[in-house]
Amino acid sequence: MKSVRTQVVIIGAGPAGLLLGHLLQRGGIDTVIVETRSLEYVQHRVRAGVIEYGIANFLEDSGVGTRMRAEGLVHHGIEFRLDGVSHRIALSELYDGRAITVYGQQEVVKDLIANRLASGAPLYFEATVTSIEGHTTEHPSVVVATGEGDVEITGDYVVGCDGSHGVSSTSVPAGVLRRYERVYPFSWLGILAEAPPATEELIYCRHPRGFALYSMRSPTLSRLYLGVSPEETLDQWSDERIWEELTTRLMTDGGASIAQGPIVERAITPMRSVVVAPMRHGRLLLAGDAAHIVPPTGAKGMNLALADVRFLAPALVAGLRGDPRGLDSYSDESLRRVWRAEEFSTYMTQMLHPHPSDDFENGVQVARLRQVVESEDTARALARNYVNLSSL
Ligand code: RFL
Ligand code: PHB
Repeated sequence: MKSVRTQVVIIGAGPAGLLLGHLLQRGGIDTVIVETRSLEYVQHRVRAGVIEYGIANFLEDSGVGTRMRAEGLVHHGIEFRLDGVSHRIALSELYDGRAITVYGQQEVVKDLIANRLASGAPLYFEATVTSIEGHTTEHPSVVVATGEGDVEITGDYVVGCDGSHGVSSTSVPAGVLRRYERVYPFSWLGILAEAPPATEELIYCRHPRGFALYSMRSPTLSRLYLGVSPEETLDQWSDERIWEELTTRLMTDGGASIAQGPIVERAITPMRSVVVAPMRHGRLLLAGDAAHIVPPTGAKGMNLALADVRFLAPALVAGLRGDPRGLDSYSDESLRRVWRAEEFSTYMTQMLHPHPSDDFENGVQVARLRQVVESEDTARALARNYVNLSSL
């Protein structure tokens, strides 16, 4: 088997793996990134859209935020829509002028890949890590299946940035990691449509028929979501049914409706929360969705993934120079942030998704949402978490 040596092996070319590769390269560390999917697939996978204030600044300060600053949409508020009535939460007024940036995850990924390819540092697509060995030795290694046979890559550290279906957390012997999990009784049906956004700001809507979210990617592309039951499949949702349901849920008393257009992407995603702890076993470290998943209602998943590697990169640089303190505290410090994001994402989810059968829960949800739109203190707490949780 062919073998390769590097300092840090990075599994996965999502936002976490790619940003980590960039930060380590700036720190003078050699890395190899391996990604199971093709370049084309990774660059077009439609997912997150909201970048927090501190994370956007960090991307810019790291030299990979130029296009985000030029093309990203800066939003100073969001709307909550309850029973046909809209309530604006003035994020920036409530939180020292700070704002979020709406910029697609696949654009972040494209920017990071362009940067990596221009640097000449190794990044292999259609290369799948099939096993990880030697976690607790000085030189852990991975076996990568490629079109030209298996390759063994040995490093001083291996970082699992391989998302929620990756191999890194499952490579750890049973009993070492604990997995905390919650499954919610709904999924999100998400679409991308060639339609101009009907409003300037995101709308989170709680309607008796279910949750809806109006978001966007550009002045010509809308991104919309519907809360649906976990049993539902895409073949039950014709274009007509999707638009009808979105229109019904998002309608205001004043009759405001939404612009429609060709649907260019659609998917149903189950909602769940997962935390894997600790986020380290010997010289294997976990980052991003490989270690934690949040329901998307709080818009935290990509931000948390980027925040993990923001702190992991300097810890690895120091570790490779003989100072292990950052690596020793990486898991505990990350998990504090992760649990905070889980709390906020659960709060947002349970405020906005009507329960199918539990009307006591529904009464509590409406009371919670009314408190956000009626109490400035509650709205301010929400604004801080929504705009900047991953850097707090
Ligand atoms: P990723 O992006 O899943 O990347 C992991 C990569 O690892 C590869 N891989 C492997 N490579 C080699 N060998 C193996 N054995 C491998 N196994 C897997 C995979 O192919 C993949 O390329 O993880 P990362 O980098 O941790 O990034 C996490 C984010 O992708 C995720 O948290 C967000 O998309 C979540 N999310 C949102 N986050 C936000 O911050 N703001 C949002 O507005 C937001 N909206 C969303 C979301 C996620 C959604 N879905 C579809 C889950 C909206 C939705 C609908
Ligand atoms: C998105 O634009 O895709 C988006 C926005 C807010 C969320 C989740 C997803 O909470």
